[in-house]
Amino acid sequence: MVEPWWKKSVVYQIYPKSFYDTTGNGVGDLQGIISKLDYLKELGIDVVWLTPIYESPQRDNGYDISDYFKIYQEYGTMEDFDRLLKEAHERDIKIIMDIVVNHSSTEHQWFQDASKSKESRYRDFYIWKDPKPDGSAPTNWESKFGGTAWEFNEETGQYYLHLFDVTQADLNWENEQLRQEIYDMMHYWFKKGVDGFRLDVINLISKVQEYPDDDGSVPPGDGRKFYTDGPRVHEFLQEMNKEVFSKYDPMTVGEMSSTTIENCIKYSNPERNELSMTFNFHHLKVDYPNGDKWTVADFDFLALKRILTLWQVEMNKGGGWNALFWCNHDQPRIVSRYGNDKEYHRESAKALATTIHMMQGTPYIYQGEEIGMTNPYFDNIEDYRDVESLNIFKLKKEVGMTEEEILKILQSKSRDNSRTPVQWTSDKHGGFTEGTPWINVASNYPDINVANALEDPNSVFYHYKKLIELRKKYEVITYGDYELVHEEHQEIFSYLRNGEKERLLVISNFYGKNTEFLLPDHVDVSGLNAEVLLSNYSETSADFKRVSLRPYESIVYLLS
Ligand code: TEU
Repeated sequence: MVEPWWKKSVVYQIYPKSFYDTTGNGVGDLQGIISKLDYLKELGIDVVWLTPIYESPQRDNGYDISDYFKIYQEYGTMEDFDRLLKEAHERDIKIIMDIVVNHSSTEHQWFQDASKSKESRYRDFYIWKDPKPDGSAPTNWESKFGGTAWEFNEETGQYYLHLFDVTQADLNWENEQLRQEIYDMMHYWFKKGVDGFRLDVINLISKVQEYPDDDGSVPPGDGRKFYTDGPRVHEFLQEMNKEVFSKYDPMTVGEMSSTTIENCIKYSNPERNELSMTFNFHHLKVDYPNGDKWTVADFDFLALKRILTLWQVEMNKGGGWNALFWCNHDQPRIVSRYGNDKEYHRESAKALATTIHMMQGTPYIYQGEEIGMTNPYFDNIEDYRDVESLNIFKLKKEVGMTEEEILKILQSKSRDNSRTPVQWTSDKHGGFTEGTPWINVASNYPDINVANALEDPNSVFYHYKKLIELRKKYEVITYGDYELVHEEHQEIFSYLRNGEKERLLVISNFYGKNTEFLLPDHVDVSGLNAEVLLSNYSETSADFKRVSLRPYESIVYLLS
């Protein structure tokens, strides 16, 4: 059987708004992406994932689409997009689009029509429910951005559902005509030549049709159990695959909010004809005490190792396929979160990269991660732009938190942490724009920027480049089994990748003090020699059975 092309691909995620501005309006644009394709080629990536570039009021930076067939005018024109696609393909770089079909913007013409009359032909494209007898919302479900998930529509006397912002109305996937409209739109983009999709919160599209209240018997009690991995979600994805994906050779990756391994195996096992692979977020919630994102807390290192290992082993066993990632536009910068963005910035950025890239799955690099960009540590609410963060700021103030307390939390957990402009040079605004950036640049741009990285053979950039080269060279990285070593070690994350001809031993010290790795006796390495394939320090010992590790030291040994 021919292996799908994306099993050996490395994906680079671009958040266009913050990537590179060529017009001076302070917002990144498609021309800016075109101008940086050679940089991406130098890095060695194979696919670019563009977060939404469609027409949108930008309430959620494009995840609120008002026209699926138009380019957001501040990003450029459809001609710009066609040129981007052509220029990328000429460099053997594929492009996947981010598609948001769990909800649309309330400025979409479907919603504009539907919200005016119950007789609208688009009424049933959305989820409308009568108020409870006392006039309150139909259920006690909560929005993921805080507050209720229902908004009352005066004109028609019903509430509509919005699992995210009030301007993001959930689409009704029970409606066959709506589903056909979505499939037709997907064909439109495939026929233009795109190579696949990242599907936004796609595991939320099927809701329990009774729309019951959540009695809180299953935490968190916010209603998510009635729409997460819902009753018809696999049926809808199999229909989507049959109607659309099966006509092309795409890469499709589903963002799965609060999902399970069992469902991700179903979503991504090729025998089920649903998706290519899935994003899950369990490894990015080990700094959420009791599941609460909005608390500043150290990450639970042992839980991190257990969760990543579980997903590696179970998805491999079940024939599923993981998207491997630390960062995206919703997550804080990993070097500030699980690493050290001060005295061991470079070492820890490289150790984190090695740890995730040597696993089984398709790796994703989020813009700026490849140069070790950090959280910006904004200390004024005026610096924040994200609708989720601004909602939380309001809600936490209402319950009596001080601004300083909330800002401390936002400095650690806000999605804006990853949305500051890419730092290209040490020029003003990091060389991102000649104008005023839509969001401030992190103050460390004079040191952490692409120009410096490209000039320094020991930079984080060249470490990522080497990781990508290793993936192309060694089959064991794509196909080898995964085995955790020293599950209970408090500082070291170490694992084996066992292939038919080669084995890898990956050892990373996740902390800023010296420690020692001892290969356990049960690991049979008789007759094997070790070669250091990659390290984040010079003079790394080849004696892989006993290794003294310096702060954040990370080593990949080839055992053969
Ligand atoms: O994210 C969905 C999602 O699960 C996260 O936004 C998470 O719920 C949020 O950060 C609360 O902790 C996708 C997109 O990646 C995100 O940018 C959009 O805001 C969201 O869907 C709605 O489209």
